[in-house]
Amino acid sequence: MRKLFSKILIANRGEIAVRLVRACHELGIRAVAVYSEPDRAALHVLKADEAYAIGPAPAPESYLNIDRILETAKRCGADAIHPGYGFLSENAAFARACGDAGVKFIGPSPASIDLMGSKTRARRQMEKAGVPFVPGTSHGLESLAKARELAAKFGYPVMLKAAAGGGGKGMRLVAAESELASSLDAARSEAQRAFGSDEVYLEKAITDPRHIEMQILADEHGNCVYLGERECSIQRRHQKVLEESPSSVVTPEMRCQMGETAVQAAKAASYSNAGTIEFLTDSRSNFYFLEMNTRLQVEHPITELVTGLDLVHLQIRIAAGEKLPFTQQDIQLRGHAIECRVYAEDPDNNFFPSPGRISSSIEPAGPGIRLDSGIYPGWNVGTDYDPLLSKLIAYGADRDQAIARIHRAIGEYVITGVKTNLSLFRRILIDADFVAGKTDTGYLSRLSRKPLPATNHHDREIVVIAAAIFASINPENGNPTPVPARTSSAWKRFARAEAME
Ligand code: MV4
Repeated sequence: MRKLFSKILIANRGEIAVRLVRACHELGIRAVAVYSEPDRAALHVLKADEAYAIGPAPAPESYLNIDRILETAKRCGADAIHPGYGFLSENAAFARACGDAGVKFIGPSPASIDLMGSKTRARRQMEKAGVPFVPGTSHGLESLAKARELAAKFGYPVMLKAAAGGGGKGMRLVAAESELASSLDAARSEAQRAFGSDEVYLEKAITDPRHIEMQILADEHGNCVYLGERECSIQRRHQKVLEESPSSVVTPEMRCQMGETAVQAAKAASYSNAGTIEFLTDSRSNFYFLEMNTRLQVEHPITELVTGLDLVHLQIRIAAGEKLPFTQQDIQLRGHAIECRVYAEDPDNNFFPSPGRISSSIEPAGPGIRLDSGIYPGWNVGTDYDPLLSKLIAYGADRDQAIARIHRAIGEYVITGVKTNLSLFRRILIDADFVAGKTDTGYLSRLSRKPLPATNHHDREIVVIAAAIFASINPENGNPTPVPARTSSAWKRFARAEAME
């Protein structure tokens, strides 16, 4: 194989940085980590071939510090930079600065990032290209009077969105004209504060939509393919929780239409590298362009499993100037994949972040299981960054087998020292609506209003005994020790009380 790059700097942290190190090693490329002060002993640093400190904990001083990262790339002789997701991944100025410094940015051109970064510009471009988008305006609202006129034209409820936003920030649902004035003010000031621009536009609100996104890959020679959809409707506060591919509601005909539309959208943006077109779908299976993500996404592994492709290898090959090694007809979607995002957060306390030291971790494995993790026992989960610990991904011949495997793997997965949302997945995976594929964007809030499934007396006893044994084990050496009188764990306190009975 021709030499792609000799050294790639990974401008990210956590599980995605580990994922990228692995791809580099598979391709015979040296992987360079960068880290902030609290990340000195992070897993991505331990796995990389070289690692460089880039500043203190706050992201603007480290993982978002363009000058520092480029200086590091030059110092270590990296010929390319992979930005991962988040941080600098959709920052056109960074992509441009990489180009100016003679280091290849593994991603699309700065012009494509800029285009898709402005939601109004993107809408105008999609309109020109004949891509269906949510009815609404494609320019910033000039005045309240104009907003009134347009909202009446499209019909309430409407959504006010920040042109520089995305991912739900600065978004306002307006149910009736009486709310429009105050919502517009609020949306504008929120947009100004969050994005430094108060440009706000308006869309008709789609009720109970699904979020279905299409993965595309484009090379730098004008070739573009789609790799099937991901169903991402299970979200909490615009944070995805569980994703799957394929979607239960997408028929082969609809997939073909959405895929061809996604390719059309990518071509209209002169797009290259990996990208994702987000669609909203309504209950009648109409789909509308929402926005384009110009990066590798968190949930990319489910697409890898159903296509058999390695998206990071392909990103690197595309960035090195290679042509796509296949055409649309070569792409076969096979089986079903599900991803659970494991966060350090407390499901019993409104999913509040739960930082702390990982005291133990027993990782699931076995048929059809992939775990992309950024933690290890002894690692300290801080509060400086996103609390994602790992992604548990299952593959099955069909949806039922994928559900059975990921449910089994969730049961094997033990993480102690921090609270995790693993119990939420146990609930989702046996929920009748989830099993039936009834998963629109309102799914999680409906689930949270359902009563907890009853546990029988026998199961409860087993849990109590297990908790009592666990509470008596010294995590340092595995020896039984007396349970301390005061413990922070509600389960341990409960087990002690039960043991006294
Ligand atoms: C919408 C919508 C309904 N109608 N736009 C939320 C995130 C951002 N990317 C767009 N979002 C929405 N835009 C119109 N015209 C509903 C949402 C939405 C949503 C979308 C995807 C996944 C979860 C969601 C939860 C609430 C609202």
